[in-house]
Order: sequence, then structure tokens, then C-alpha cells
Amino acid sequence: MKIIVLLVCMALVPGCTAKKPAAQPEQGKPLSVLVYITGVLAGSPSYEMLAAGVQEFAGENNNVTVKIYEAGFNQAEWEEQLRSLVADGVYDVVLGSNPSLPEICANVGATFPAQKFIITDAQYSGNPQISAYLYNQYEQALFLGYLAGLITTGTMPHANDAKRIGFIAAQEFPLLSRHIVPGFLDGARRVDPNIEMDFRVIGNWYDANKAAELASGMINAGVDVFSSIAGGAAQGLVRTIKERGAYAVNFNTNDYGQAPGFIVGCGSMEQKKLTKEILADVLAGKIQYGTCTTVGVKEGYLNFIFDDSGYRDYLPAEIKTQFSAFMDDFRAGRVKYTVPPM
Ligand code: RBF
Repeated sequence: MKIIVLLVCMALVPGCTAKKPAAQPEQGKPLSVLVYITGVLAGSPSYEMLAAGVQEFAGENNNVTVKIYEAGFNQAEWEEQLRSLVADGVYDVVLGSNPSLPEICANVGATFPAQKFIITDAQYSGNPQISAYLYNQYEQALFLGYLAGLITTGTMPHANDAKRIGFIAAQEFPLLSRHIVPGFLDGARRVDPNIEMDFRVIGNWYDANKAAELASGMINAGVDVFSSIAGGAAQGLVRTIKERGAYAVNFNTNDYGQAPGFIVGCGSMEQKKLTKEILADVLAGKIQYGTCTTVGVKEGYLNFIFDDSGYRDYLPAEIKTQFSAFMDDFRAGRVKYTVPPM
């Protein structure tokens, strides 16, 4: 097994600037927030954390009113739904979390020039009504891919001789195709450049049976460790790795408890914290519209969850030692990488 640890470099996502400290909230100023969920809350941690952050903030600040709206899975209807929600002008700000949302907001905003929009998990700049925050998912993909590489080349009970990792996506979109999937493969190949990736697409964010079918086919083709960006459909992957015996490393949230011994690595995304900081900035009048802010490992918004029995008790000591060393190097800026343009 070969480990390559490269030298100092900070990677900035092209088109975004790094995060500045949050403002202190001003108490008592009225604020009406629409949380626009592009899908449904259940099974989508990035949306659940966004809603939780807004609700917590409203609980801690007087005069903040919140409406949470789930737009459902028909993406063709998202723009019209948003347009009718903001038509009365009752919301000071629309808050959402989806890479495809800025363009929808730009279209809606052209009709309602006073409406402001703040979107996380998206790269967008240059529109004076829109502020965007991009999680540097290349980074999370890189360290999860490194862990997947250690697993597929290692000797855990469900690992086979093939150097083959799997990725299941609900659908293709630029953040996935240009940052997440390449970052995952980059991470794995730092363990062994001969690792191959089997990448498959479900076609929607809810069909767990299709995800299970794809996962089973991938296991037949030699995949022993998976990752996914699939929302609620990822439940089919969880079911399959438990039934057939394979591993998963998951993005954004603590999923260890769903499949102890099978889900053996989880990244974290501080979406709730970012949401509360954004709302404090809104109250303080400190949001910069027209700009995009990048948050990643260095800024403390992406990390790996080490402190869980799902990690501690199921990975062999040699993998944990190598992965810890890699993460130490990563946090210290000693892992070199280039984030591709989106
Ligand atoms: N992630 C989810 O967890 N659930 C979803 O329903 C969901 N729908 C999405 C729809 C579109 C059009 C796009 C571009 C992304 C979607 N995502 C969804 C992905 C999510 O917002 C985010 O990019 C990834 O979770 C990586 O941070």
C-alpha cells in the first residue's frame, strides 16, 4: 500500500472568496424568512440542517418569522412555485440550499427586483439580489475517497482483491461531476493509482429500489466500498451493503447508526452553523449580495466524524492510523490539490 502525502497548498475554489467571521445579531428587528426546500426534508440532511438552523435562530431571536416550504421532486415546477411564493413580497429573504437554485432565483428575481435570496451549497456571483455560499466539496470528496481507497486495498472482511470503488448519484450536476466525483477518485488514487471507480446514476432522488439494484450490480462487478449523493434514495444502498456485505463512506452527516460495521466513515457539513451565521448577518445588514463565499475544511465547515463507535470499532487499526495521519496533513494544509473549475 502506497501513501503519497504532498506539500503545502491552500486550494481556493475559482469564483468564490473565503469566509469572514459572522456578525453579531441585532435583537428585535423583524425578519421574515422563506426556507425554500428543493425536494423534501426527510432523508436529505443538507435540507434538514438548513431548516433546523433557521428554526433555532428564530427561537433565539425576537421577531423572526419562518415559513418552510417543500417544493417536491418535480424540478420543472420549482421556479413557478418560488415565483408565486414571493409574489406578495412578504419575505425579507429566501433561503435555500441547492446548486441549481441560484439560476431559478435569478429568473424569479428579475420579476421581483426587491427580493433577496441567499443560497448555500451553490456557486454563483454577480447578481445583486443573490448571495451564495459554496461548500468546498472537492475537499470532503478527497478525504472520503482516501478512506475508500484504504478500504478497497485493505483486508477488511467484505473487501475483495479488486481495487474498485463505487459511486451512486441521484442525478448529474456540475458540483457532482466536476468536484465531488473527481475529488473522490483523486483521494482513492492517492492510496493506489490503480484504483478504478464504478459510477452509476439513479435518475431521481427518491427511488431506493433502483439504488439497491445499481448497488447490487456494482458489488457483482467487484465494488467493495461505496459513496453516494442520492438523498432519500440512498436507503437502497444502505440496505444492499448490509445484505450483501460491503462498505460505505458517506457525505455531510453522521449516518454510522444506520448500518454499524457497513457505514464506516462519515463526513460532516456545518450547514446548521452556517445558516445561523447567515441569518445573524442578515439581521445585522452585513450580507454581501452579488458575491459567493467558499467554506471548507480550513474554515471549519467540512470535517470527518472520528468520534463515533461506527468508525472506532469497525475499522482496523492500520487504516485508522493512516487515515488520521492523512486528515492531520489535510487540516495542516500539507495535502496538495487543485479544485477544478465548475
Ligand atoms: N440532495 C439531497 O440530499 N436531497 C435532494 O432531494 C437533492 N436534490 C437535488 C436536486 C438538484 C437539482 C441538485 C443539483 C442537487 C440536489 N441535491 C439533493 C444535492 C445537494 O443539494 C448537494 O449538492 C449534495 O448533497 C452535496 O452537498
